[in-house]
Amino acid sequence: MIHSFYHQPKASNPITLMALVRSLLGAKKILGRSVTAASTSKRTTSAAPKGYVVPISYLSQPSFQALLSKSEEEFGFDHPMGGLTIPCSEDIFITVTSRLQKKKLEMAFVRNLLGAKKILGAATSKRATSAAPKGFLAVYVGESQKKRYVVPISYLSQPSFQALLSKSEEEFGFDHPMGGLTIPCPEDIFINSSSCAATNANLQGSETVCNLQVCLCSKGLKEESQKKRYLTQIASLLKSSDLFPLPQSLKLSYGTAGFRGDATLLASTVYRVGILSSLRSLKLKPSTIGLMITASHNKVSDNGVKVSDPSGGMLSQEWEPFADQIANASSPQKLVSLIKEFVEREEISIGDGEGEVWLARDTRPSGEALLRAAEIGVSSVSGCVAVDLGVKLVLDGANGVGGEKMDELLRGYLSNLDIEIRNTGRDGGVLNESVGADFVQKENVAPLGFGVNDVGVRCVSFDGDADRLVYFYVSSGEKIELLDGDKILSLFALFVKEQLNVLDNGCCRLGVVQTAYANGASTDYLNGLGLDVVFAKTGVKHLHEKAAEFDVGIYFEANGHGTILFSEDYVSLLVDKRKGLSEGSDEYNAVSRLVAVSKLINQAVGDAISGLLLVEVVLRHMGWSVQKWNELYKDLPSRQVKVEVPDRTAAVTTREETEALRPLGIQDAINGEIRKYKRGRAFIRPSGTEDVVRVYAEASTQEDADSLADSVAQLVKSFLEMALMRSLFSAKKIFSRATSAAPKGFLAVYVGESQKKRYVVPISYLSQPSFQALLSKSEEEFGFNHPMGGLTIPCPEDTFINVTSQLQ
Ligand code: NG1
Ligand code: ZN
Repeated sequence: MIHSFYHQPKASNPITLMALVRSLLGAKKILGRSVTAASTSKRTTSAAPKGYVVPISYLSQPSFQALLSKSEEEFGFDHPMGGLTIPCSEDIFITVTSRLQKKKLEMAFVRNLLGAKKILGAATSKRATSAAPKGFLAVYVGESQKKRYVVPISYLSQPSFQALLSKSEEEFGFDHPMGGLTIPCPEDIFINSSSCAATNANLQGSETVCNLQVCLCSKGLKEESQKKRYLTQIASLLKSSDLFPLPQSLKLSYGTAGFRGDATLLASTVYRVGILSSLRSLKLKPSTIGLMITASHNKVSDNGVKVSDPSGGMLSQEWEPFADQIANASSPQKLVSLIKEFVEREEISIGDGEGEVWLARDTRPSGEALLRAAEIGVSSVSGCVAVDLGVKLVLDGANGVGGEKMDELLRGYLSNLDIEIRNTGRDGGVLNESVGADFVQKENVAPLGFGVNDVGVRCVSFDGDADRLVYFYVSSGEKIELLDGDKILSLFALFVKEQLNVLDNGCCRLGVVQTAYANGASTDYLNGLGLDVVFAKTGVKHLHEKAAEFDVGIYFEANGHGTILFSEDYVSLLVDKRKGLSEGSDEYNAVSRLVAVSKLINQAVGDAISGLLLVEVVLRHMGWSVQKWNELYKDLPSRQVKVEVPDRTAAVTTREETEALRPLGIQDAINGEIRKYKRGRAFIRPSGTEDVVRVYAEASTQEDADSLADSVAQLVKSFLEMALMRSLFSAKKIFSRATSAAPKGFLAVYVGESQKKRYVVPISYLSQPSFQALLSKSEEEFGFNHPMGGLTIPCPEDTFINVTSQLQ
């Protein structure tokens, strides 16, 4: 039997759900009743087992089954609490069930309608219609023994009746045993709901809890039912407000940026603003209200709370007096009576709809506790849920152009975003020096200006010219969790795929493009999504080209350089398609989201600002924190190192850049190293932007990845040195032959691209790196077979003169 009191909470956050379960349900009292009343109620146990009541539908969910199987393992069928006992930690239970809850909510409405239609079909078919008058529907009501009732078909469009149907469907599927529609709720609830319309029964004193709050019959019943909910609501408010007494002599007013003050005095204020936000959300339904906990530039021991309307702007000024009143209400009773009065005046109907409040905070240490207070405030209003968006975003601008530009945007038309910018370059930091996306990604450490004070905070690094971005958060001490280009790609791919699944006509060719530097775990994840994963050479121009072959092509380098490309044809197809869809339908929304993404993202080239905005939008859409996003997959440990070499062109790779062709023999040696490690993968590649050979290594542990990278780097060094030695050696060999023609201590060389000219240089040049580079080029082209009988350097003559003049 389902005990979904009031509305299904939308919480996806375990703590939110916990708060909801406790405050909304008036916890123990109702729970106590449900445990005895519910024939299949579930209980969890940790140290002190707690009673929970979950929908029966959970039983069909694999994650819940896993919990059950654990229960059965430990307790067999002999559940000590007289209910089902799940011996996992409460946190795990809440996490699992809150996920199910969210999934359920998304499906609920659709299912209700579908279910209603299908059942209606069945009920109006021969068996049922014969028994019910036209325009009416036969329903069988009751828990064990079912009684037949006839109700108007118009009931099918009533949300409360749909709730009954959904319960019916959950328990009976479409296989209604009585051949009609079966509603498995206790008969007296059904009758109570119906008869109270006629008798105007007073529900006030009644202890009957009709979870489904059926009010089908008349306005009178609806009012009664509302009244009852209202009273329960008040009880819940009184209870939760007891937790947050008003500090003595606190006098607050909702100023230019909400309430501000000493953080230690603000819990009751933030709790009350939570309530206000829920009421605002119900008033403007359907809408999402923002609640931000920050005191901006004020000192760290201060904090504050402000509310934003669905437009993103500040709370409507009309509500400010109410904010002031409740913030200063001296007792729970006073608070509740103010709320009562306001709710009546504003005609806010509690319990009828679902409200949602997004919570965020800055990095102030007091933020966490205040956020919990807000959460309790929000969820003590029936039907309202809080979504914790975590701490606001902190941007590392790499002391480059991105921080500056972002700052301008935030002051301008993105003023409702809460982003703190560090490393703007204004306070003397050096461009890309221990800051920025490349540093964070390659070194896997926090940039300057970020550290232990930022643990858990969502952070993002741009590179100096703001065409790359990577996210990260400080996990503990100096350690970070990096969300690189691969993870951004995965987030975008998942989001786009989700929209396409709604449209589900298979006509969109969606592809993702990566390079050899992509973490193997990301490629596995993308393959797992059923996506077409294509590899390109390093360098965005190569990725861009491949992505452009798809209707929607998403490309990212691991370093955070990338974007999403939409073909023009596909966007016009979407725009046309939308014209035929009804506004607000799932398809309409999916199409609108895709079109919006095509406009938001910079399709010309990777652009950190548009990338950041899209990541933020998708995270909000998913209701995810950066930590949750990070869980999409776990990176395989990897290591990148650069080896400085006199001439990086001595390393040559295949087109795909995963195999080295030169120096000769090096690939075999690398393969030998790779074989030593579990899940080992490594390759070398001359950088196109620095005088280095890059080494990439991946393995199942960080030690292995490090050690594989080191040994491959060693190979690069020795193979390139060997090449050099060989050229030196050959130089000496030639030298011996050429000495007859050159003075003692000098060397004859033949220089030039086609026509060769003879030069005589001091032998000491042979030890100079720049001269060695020339020699190595010589060896590459001519080997030991120097056609002129002396040392031949096939470079342009002026290069030769340039190099040697510097030596002199
Ligand atoms: P090189 O230096 O060729 O590896 C680097 C990046 C490329 C690309 C270019 C252009 C790595 C391993 N390489 O190229 O992906 O972004 O810079 O900025 O990150
Ligand atoms: Zn760049």
